[in-house]
Amino acid sequence: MKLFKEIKAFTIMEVVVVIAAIAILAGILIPLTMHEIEKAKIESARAEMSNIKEAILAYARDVGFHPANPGNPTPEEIARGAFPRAAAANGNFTSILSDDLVVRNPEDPPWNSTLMQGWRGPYISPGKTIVTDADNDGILDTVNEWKVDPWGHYYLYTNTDQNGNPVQDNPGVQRVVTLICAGPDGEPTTLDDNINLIVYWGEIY
Ligand SMILES: [Ca+2]
Ligand SMILES: [Ca+2]
Ligand SMILES: [Ca+2]
Repeated sequence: MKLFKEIKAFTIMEVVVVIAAIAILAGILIPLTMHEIEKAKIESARAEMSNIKEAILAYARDVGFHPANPGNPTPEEIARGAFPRAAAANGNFTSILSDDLVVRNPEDPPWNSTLMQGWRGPYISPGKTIVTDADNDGILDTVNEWKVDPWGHYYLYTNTDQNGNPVQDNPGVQRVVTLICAGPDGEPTTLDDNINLIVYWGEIY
């Protein structure tokens, strides 16, 4: 009987030790797994951004300028039929990527059939439609998969001169087009987790 009790007690101790071991392992492994998932998402964002970059460059080769977006273009940009932009919270000109990369959309100003006659899209596969809070405002949005990063937020881009100002066709002024992933926090103004990719840096066309 005494022996039986000892065995039983030992068994309970064993169970406690095993549970403790599992708890400790889980405590180590779950953060490790989360870290791996986050790393995989960052890699996936880089791959998607490089696809989008190629799409933008192909579009620009065909139509003669980079994708247009809703916003307030300068008169010069309108004259070029290009580059409307939206102002981001940080004062930079940050735009959500245009559907023009995927669809002909004659109703979408500044679509202009003369200017856009070189369009040979779609330049990127739209992917499936997903529901996500793409602009991080707390309200769900329905968007095509290509437009959002692995955290479900819009890829953004800036289209400015090399000093971050609206592009003017003056001597010494270069155009810089940058793709931006807001990173895991979905917030473009927090720069430390952002992923940037230069799409174009060169003379204005
Ligand atoms: Ca939203
Ligand atoms: Ca995506
Ligand atoms: Ca961020």
